[in-house]
Amino acid sequence: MDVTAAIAFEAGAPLEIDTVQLEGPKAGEVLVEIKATGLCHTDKFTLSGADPEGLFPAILGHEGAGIVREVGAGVKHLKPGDHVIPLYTPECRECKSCLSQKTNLCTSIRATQGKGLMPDGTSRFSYKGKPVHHYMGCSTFANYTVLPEIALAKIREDAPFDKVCYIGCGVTTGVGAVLFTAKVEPNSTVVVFGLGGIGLNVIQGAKMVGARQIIGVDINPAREDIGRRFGMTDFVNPNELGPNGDVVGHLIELTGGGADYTFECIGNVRLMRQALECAHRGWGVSCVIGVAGAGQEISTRPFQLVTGRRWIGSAFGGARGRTDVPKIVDMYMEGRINIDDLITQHLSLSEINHGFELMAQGKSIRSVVEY
Ligand code: NAD
Ligand code: AHE
Ligand code: ZN
Repeated sequence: MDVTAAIAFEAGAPLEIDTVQLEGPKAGEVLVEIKATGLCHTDKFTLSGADPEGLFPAILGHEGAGIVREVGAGVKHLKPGDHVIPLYTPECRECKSCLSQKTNLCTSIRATQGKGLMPDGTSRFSYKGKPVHHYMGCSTFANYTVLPEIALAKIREDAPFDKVCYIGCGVTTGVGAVLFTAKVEPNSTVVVFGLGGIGLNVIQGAKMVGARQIIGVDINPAREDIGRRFGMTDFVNPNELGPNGDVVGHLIELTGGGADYTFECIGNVRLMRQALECAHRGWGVSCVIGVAGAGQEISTRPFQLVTGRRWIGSAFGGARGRTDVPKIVDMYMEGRINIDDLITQHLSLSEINHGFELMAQGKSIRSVVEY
């Protein structure tokens, strides 16, 4: 079938809106009509060419919501008409990782997904007769896409697509990192580096679990107001500490010795180090969420770890997609999670490049494209 997509033809170039061809679902696969998709910083990162797994041409987008339109042979858990959220972290419930109950990082289709292909090693998308890569197994910058059944969470039908698409990445990543990965306790002190689409969800997760101090760190002064509305108690703008400003020292002082939990939500290895080093000696946990480009590495003095800080990371908030995503949708529908105030722009697909410009300028939290 013909579908409308924003195509990433090459790194660093704007997306181009055009018609691409989509093959129907094969065995174990599902055709989904995408109704809305968020724009995540990771899409911009991959488009920039900094992602070691970035492939072109590709149809990016991984934060969507839509409706099942057709199922392939052997699909057991979904039927046409079901409302779904695509999962870049699938949940097969059969692989070693799923069975371990120690991680959400299902490995059953990770190898082909990383190559921009469906599990059978081929692409369903093509442009002028040549294959186009899938992206993170989702490709939500197209009004129809095909996914494996294990990469779809079935959600309630009264949930609005233009809001719950954000649960496909940002909301779950931020809230989940607090709840599932770090397991922040009530009365904790928390520092969040980067108050964008992810960091503000870390703040709302920390507030939800009863953290007593939530410090936000960002160079965009406009993030102070929205951060406070989501539960931030203190705001630190490193640029206001002066050229030799000691961000780590300042945060240690503010928290009375270091934070119980810190989160890096930017993708900057220098700030990942700061986030670790402002965690409390003896027990502080620092969680890396931000994605850093090819060739970048983190470093610190091993003494920081010897003296009891722990450096951890979180992908998709540690959430098991098919199990946890429907519950997070319920939390939103019950008013326990605020998504509406983080969606700052609604755009059409033809405006998608403008959405990425707003992200770069710090003028949006989340832009959502509606089809
Ligand atoms: P965003 O662009 O919405 O937010 C980034 C924020 O960081 C902005 O508020 C910006 O002002 C701030 N910032 C930039 N440079 C800074 C600096 N030097 N000091 C302080 N603040 C600074 O991005 P996002 O969508 O929130 O994504 C954040 C990061 O998380 C990205 O690296 C993205 O790829 C990653 N991510 C990871 C996962 C995961 O599962 N681990 C999921 C989603 C996104
Ligand atoms: N492909 C990159 C890494 C990108 C990355 O870390 N992706 C996160 C999700 S970001 C969502 O916005 C993730 O879940 N990673 C786990 C995985 O298996 O991809 C690289 O460096 O190669
Ligand atoms: Zn994302």
